[in-house]
Amino acid sequence: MQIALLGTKKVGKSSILKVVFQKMSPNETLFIDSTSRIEEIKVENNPYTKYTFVDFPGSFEVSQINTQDRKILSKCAMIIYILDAQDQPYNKPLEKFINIVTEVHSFNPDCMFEMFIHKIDGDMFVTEDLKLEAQNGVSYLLKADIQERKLPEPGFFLTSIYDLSIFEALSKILIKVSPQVNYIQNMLDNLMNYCRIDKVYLFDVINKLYIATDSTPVDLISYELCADMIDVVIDVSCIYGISGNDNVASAFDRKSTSVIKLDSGLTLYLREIEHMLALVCLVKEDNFDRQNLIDYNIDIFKDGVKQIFQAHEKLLKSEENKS
Ligand SMILES: Nc1nc2c(ncn2[C@@H]2O[C@H](COP(=O)(O)OP(=O)(O)O)[C@@H](O)[C@H]2O)c(=O)[nH]1
Ligand SMILES: [Mg+2]
Repeated sequence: MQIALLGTKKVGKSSILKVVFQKMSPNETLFIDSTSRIEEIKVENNPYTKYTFVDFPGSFEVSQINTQDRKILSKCAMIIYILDAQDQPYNKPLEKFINIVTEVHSFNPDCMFEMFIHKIDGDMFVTEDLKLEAQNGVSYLLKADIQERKLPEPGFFLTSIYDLSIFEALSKILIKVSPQVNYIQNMLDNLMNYCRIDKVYLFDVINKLYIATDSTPVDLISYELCADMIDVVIDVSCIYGISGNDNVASAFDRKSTSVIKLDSGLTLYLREIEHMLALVCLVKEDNFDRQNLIDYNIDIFKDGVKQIFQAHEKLLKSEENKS
């Protein structure tokens, strides 16, 4: 699956990809060179989440699109447009966005469009209200053009590489392009009801994006707790669990599991589900009294996920053979 990142210069496109997928620390992004030609980042942490992110240079203008750009954009399932929230006024970048959507929609009508209102960590956005005001402003400025040209409406996300908002936004949009997620979500809802779990995420252990969650709303606090737990488990395994020749990937295997009890009365519980995929859930301590029941249901969930992924693989293979 191919996803392109577009936007004007210096808005943070390359920084986002490097921080989320290449473990660069946010401060280091201050020193990255500007992107002069199209760069690809392949993400394949397990056989079921395969993405190619295409980082376009900020100088790309859709009015001067060449055959190579067109070929790439016609294969994209999604385009993420990055807008620098700290660089007002927004008229010019929004005009660029509308031109891109108009053009790409004409030759790739199935492509989805998402907008990251990025660098929302600035002094101008200290309160949640100010952040929402920025989002409403952008949505208002785009509305007339979108309606007039009958273009698909983009989803909006407030993001920054200095907190988990960029991970959360990417998790949400990748779920939109993953066909198997609806089934997994249903299974997570069942698991939650049977085991009286408060919130459950299925995490890609390497980049800490969740590939599915139950249908209750995601709040940053529960996401952060569960993502931190993965760090703790991997760190402890790396220090005490693997020998010198092993790589980091072997710090997480079929036997990986962990229980952390919090002062707030909540228990965090982690279990391996598939290669580099972890189920992390938040359960009230009182509801964690019968752990074997939870384990039993997680085992059933695990089997279900395996079947869904196998069916998906089969479908992909038969599509590949056809083309
Ligand atoms: N404050 C802030 N700065 C960011 C953020 N993301 C990227 N930057 C900075 O924006 C600048 C341009 O980033 P770069 O990734 O090269 O932008 P690109 O040209 O769109 O690829 C760098 O100095 C980054 O450190 C963010 O979330 N917040
Ligand atoms: Mg760049």
